[in-house]
Formats: sequence, C-alpha cells, structure tokens
Amino acid sequence: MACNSSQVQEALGSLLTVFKAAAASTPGDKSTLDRDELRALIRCQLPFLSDKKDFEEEFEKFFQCMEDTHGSNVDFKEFMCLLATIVMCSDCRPSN
Ligand SMILES: [Ca+2]
Repeated sequence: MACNSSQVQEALGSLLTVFKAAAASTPGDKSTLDRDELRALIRCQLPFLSDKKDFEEEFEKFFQCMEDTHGSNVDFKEFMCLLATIVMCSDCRPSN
C-alpha cells in the first residue's frame, strides 16, 4: 500500500469541522449535537439517509435510544460511532 496521501487525516479533519459547525448552530451546548442539530446535519450531509421515507421515524427511534443510554446530546465520539454504524449498515461509499 502506497502511503503518499493523507486521505484519512483529511477525512477526520472534515468530520470534526462539520461536527463543530453543527454543534454550535443553535443556542445551547456548543460541543455536542442536540436532536435538531443532528437531524439538520444528517439532512445536509447524508441525504441518502434523510431522503428515505421512514427517516423521521427511524431518526426518532435512534435518538430516543441515545437519550436512554447516553443522555440527550451526542458528543464527537458518539457521532463517530454513529458514522461507523452507518457505513457498516449502508452502501454509502462513493463509487470510483
Ligand atoms: Ca449544540
């Protein structure tokens, strides 16, 4: 494997930038995503998910589960776990 690029480093930087912007987009805790911030981030960044007709129902189920186990806000670590789960459960990789 050639190591002549920093794709992972650049991807992580992009994820952190998107997370921070979304986390600070409404009043409240600027270091975590509340329900509305996470919904808006998914709608903007992951339309293949939010375009599904049962998105709202599935989102509410997910967020209720999050609230029950981790509290009402999503921190960066939880966000990364969510993304990893989405990747494992979906075919969202770009084709090339
Ligand atoms: Ca926030």
